[in-house]
Amino acid sequence: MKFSDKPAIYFIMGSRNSGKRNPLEVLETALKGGITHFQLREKGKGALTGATLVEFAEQCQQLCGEYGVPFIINDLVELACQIGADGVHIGQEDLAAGQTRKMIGKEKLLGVSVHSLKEAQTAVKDGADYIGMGPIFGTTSKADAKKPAGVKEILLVKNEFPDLPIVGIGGITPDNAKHVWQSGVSGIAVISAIAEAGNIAAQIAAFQASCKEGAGK
Ligand code: IFP
Ligand code: MG
Repeated sequence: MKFSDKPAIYFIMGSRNSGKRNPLEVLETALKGGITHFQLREKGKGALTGATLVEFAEQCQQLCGEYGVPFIINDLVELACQIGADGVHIGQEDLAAGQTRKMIGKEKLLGVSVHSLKEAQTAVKDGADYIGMGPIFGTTSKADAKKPAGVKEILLVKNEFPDLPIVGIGGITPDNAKHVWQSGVSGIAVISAIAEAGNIAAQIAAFQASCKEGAGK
């Protein structure tokens, strides 16, 4: 359920990330294709709110449940508690991690976005189960994304917290993923590389293959 030795292919999507395709169909195709984690990230222009958002979140949750994949919600801690999501992912500008941990209890997965060793130390102290680090490469999915940071900082965090699951994010494609796996991450997270893929199943297979190349697993 959480992070295992199996390389994680962590898919992030909101209702607006799937272009002309139905997001629930995209999610189901990705689940069938072998994603290991799903994060609902509903933000930006045209984001669902209120009852429509709750309904969409529950549909995503239901699908993830059918495939035994953890259903994680970005930012919206109350929504996650309300519908019983498996986890929450927060950034540095969201509710503090310690506070979030208090709200969600011990069982739910808590992920925190960090950009430095210092932020990682705080996240660990505050009870993070895993951290997201990026953007590793340039990304188009996030308007306010920071400058690409490569894997340098991941190596520092890995060195200090060898058992902490790290998920790399930001501009990762099957072609460049190998470098990310080589840094020792537990998983890679992508939005558009899967949501906008012509052939989602083939794209996920390519990510899985990139891991064998990069980590020798
Ligand atoms: N990392 C991750 C994750 N999710 C985010 N939404 C983010 C950074 C900004 F992949 F979950 F680790
Ligand atoms: Mg956030």
